[in-house]
Amino acid sequence: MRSFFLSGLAALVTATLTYSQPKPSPRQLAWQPLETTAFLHFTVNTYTDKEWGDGTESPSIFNPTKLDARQWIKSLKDAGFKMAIITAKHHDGFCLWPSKMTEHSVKNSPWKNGKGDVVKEVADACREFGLKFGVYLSPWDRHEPRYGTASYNDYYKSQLRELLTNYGPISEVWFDGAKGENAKDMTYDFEGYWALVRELQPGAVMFSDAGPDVRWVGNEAGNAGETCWSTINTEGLAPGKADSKYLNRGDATGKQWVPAETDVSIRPGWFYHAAEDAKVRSGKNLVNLYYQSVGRNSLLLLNVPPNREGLFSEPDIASLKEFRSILDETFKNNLVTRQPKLTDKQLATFTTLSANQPLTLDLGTEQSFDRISIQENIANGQHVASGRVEYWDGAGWKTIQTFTTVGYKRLLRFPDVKSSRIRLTMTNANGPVQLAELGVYKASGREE
Ligand code: FUL
Repeated sequence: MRSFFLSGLAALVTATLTYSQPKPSPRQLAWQPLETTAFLHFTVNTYTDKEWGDGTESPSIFNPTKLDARQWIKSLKDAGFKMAIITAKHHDGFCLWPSKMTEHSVKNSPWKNGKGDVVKEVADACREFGLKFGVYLSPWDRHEPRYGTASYNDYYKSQLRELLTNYGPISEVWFDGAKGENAKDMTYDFEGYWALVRELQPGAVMFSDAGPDVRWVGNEAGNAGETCWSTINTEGLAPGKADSKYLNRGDATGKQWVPAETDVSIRPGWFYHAAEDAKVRSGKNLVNLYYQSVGRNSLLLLNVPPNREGLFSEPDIASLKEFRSILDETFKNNLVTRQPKLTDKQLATFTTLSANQPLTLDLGTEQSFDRISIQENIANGQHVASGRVEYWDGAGWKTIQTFTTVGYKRLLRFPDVKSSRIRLTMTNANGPVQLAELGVYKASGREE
């Protein structure tokens, strides 16, 4: 009777613990494994050589004579990217689609005699190559005269409605919090914007500095926190109003599930500038970004800006190719064998570990390795707060590395180790850990 009561009590405590911990929504759960996604920054700035247009640019300067969105999306597809997000409207207010709400758009440009629609070409190419599609619609608008008045919110929502109804499924909507120092005061109706996205595209995740679905990683350098919780407390946070250090690391005691997205450009600027053709990040450099974002429980949102002709430039394409070929080489051969649940690439099949309950893996024979990949079944939340990996040196266990959070994925890099056994211990966790995947690898010699 007593033990029945106690085990009932324990079950209740566990249930309460499990229930109170934040978990991803189905849309967040579908988003996280995309891992590598792309940003496409393209507008009048491409022609003025600026990063922020001031809204006075004439639509007549927008003329991408060789525009080929299929070339962009195919390059991304070949490099393993799973989604592309286009700047439908940046801060300058110029619209890459023929919006009914303004004359400041492609319809008054020479490109395709004003009959073109960049958003449509990208959406179609994404569909053709099997990538998800997302839109960026800058709230800050330096062209639209209504900006600064309440009626701008109606303007913005009407544009959002156009984008969300005319281009098929949208997987992400990007709400940029940026606003210049000298910008007019404007009270954005974010609640209204978000409600519209939920109504028209319920499967889309929404990005802003602090969610609702996806948060900013807090920098544009491609660096998620070494400790990176997918949870934060969103109270008091708003687009353009959030502590970047807090966003970078997340919050172990956060009540909302709002995972971090790492947006970073392949070039120094977000838009194409010919002067930066020699400053494109190398494939190796992009691989490092992958470790610092995806490998720290975030998502990589890599910007690849089309040039003035409307094409990806050769150096960018070459780096994207090198990036994927290095990653493929590194992660080709998992040295963990005889652990089907941990190597089937399914988060839903897992091994449950408590804190300080070591998992020892026999690699069969002595192996040489320098990378480890660990994944939690995040459908059940994020639980690991710290852990350790060790190897057997013939006489005892030696620490390879300690780490903090895991979440969707934690990648460890360390100098080459030779051993036939490794041991993984979660030294601190906020509940039972559902260890979903474990990989031990020897890195490609082409990594940094
Ligand atoms: C920032 C913007 O001001 C940049 O131009 C760029 O779009 C970047 C992704 O977000 O806030």
